[in-house]
Amino acid sequence: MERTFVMLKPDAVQRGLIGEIIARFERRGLKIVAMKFMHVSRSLAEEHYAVHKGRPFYDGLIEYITSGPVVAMVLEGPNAIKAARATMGATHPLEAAPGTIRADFGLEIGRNLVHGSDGPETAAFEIGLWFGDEIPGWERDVDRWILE
Ligand code: IDP
Ligand code: MG
Repeated sequence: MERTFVMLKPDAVQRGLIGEIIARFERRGLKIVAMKFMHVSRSLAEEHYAVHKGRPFYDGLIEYITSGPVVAMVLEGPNAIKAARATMGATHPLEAAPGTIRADFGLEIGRNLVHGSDGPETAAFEIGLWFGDEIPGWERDVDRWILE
């Protein structure tokens, strides 16, 4: 079983899309193992996006992520990282496949609604950064109808 970090960015919260977006991950079968509604400090945003420091869009990205509350969560499932990113769609909403979150709700790369870890190391780092290392799992009764 794999875990991934997902964040609904401030535009998703401001636009009233929290339920709509979480429902897509939930319906797919990804299991929520941690979730919180929170304001992102500048230092947390900078740690989270440290890999992008120096890029032309970096300052705008930090402004965006700290501009309002977000919903942070950890999702669990087989290949959760890939599944979550596929549900989100490509980084630029115009390149995202129809039916994905970014295609269905977005137009611009700088307002693309969601974040998802891009690999196992990133997921481990981001989960630790946002939630710490001790997130308990839980038994979900429908799992036998979702997982073979
Ligand atoms: P990802 O979110 O699909 O993993 P990354 O390349 O890691 O994409 O970029 C992180 C975030 O930075 C994007 O989701 C987007 O919000 C923002 N971003 C990336 N490239 C640009 C850009 O060219 N202009 C504005 N924002 C950008
Ligand atoms: Mg990324």
